[in-house]
Amino acid sequence: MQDTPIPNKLTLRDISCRAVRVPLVFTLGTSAAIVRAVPLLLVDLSTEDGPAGRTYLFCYTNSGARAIAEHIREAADLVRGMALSPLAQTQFLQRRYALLGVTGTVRMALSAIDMAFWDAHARSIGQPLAHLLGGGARPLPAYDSRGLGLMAPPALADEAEKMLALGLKALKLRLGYPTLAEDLAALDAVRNRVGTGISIMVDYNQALSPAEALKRGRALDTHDIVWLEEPMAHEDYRSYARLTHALTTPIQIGENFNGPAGLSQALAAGACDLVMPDVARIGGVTGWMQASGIAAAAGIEMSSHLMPEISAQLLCATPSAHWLEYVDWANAFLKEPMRIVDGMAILSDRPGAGLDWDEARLQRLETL
Ligand code: SMN
Ligand code: MG
Repeated sequence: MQDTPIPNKLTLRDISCRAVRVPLVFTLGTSAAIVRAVPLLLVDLSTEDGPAGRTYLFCYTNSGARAIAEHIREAADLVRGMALSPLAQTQFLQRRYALLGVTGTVRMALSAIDMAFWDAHARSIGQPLAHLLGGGARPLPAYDSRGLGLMAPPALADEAEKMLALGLKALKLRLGYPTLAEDLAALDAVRNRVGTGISIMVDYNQALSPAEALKRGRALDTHDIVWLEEPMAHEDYRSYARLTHALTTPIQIGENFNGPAGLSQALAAGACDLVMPDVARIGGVTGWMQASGIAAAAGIEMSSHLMPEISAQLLCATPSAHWLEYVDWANAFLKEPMRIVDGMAILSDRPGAGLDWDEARLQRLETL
């Protein structure tokens, strides 16, 4: 067998960004915002000496997509022509943006460059990203996060039943209604329709005060839920530590961790039982791999947040991998959408993260 040389450096030539709005199949009413269409930023990176790299990001708002694209363009100018490893490139850019602050949209921009650069590296050796990171591809347990936003109990039950047609065996329900009674009615409606064979996660999107979180958390403790996600303001680790101690239901946080240090601080504070970093806020592939080492060393199970295609590659290289959060948002423009088979998510076995654009379908989407 001929050895494939593994380049540990590539030279960045250019990065281009396109923002599109993808309408959702199921409207997602969270306690913070109602999401009917999602702004996604597609990132194409070219290298002088290797293949192109691609990724996409969920940008939350239109202004988020524009700001991230602007940061990416500027950062690309700073590393153009340099032969760098993904780690060296990420460290260089983090240092250059230290004064503005590597948080929010800046963090997401640098994460996107890191993700696209790792994708180019994996493509350059003709291997899926999971393999390059030391993992083996395997079907992943995934939960369906496409719907179950805030709405009346009968509509929730109907939507849950529709979602089951995809075949996943777990669903995430958004809570944070004005009263505990309404939260319980929503949960009961879904549970009664899907039965006990389906796992249910619940997500408050930071809706509750510490006192209210304790009250509602105690009520939910007698229900069979996989985790209680972000009940309070995401950075209030002291209150999270108290809640984690008081409840038996596992507390899940992480989509707002800023870099591996965010995860490390949460674990040091005893703020949660489970973590679910967002690849775009944890620092791309580089930040994810560092965070996964910290979580594994602490014996904490780690799930993903949105962007399931690249997250699946990362979970395969995560020692304490738990659940993949599945949404179908990128199916609107991917050549090969992620497949769900027998209740499990199947990751791409193409080189890189498996993200290639279907240009014809992309053209039909609203641009930003
Ligand atoms: C979420 C965040 C942002 C948009 C939609 C849904 C949610 C999740 O917190 O965990 O999926
Ligand atoms: Mg969440």
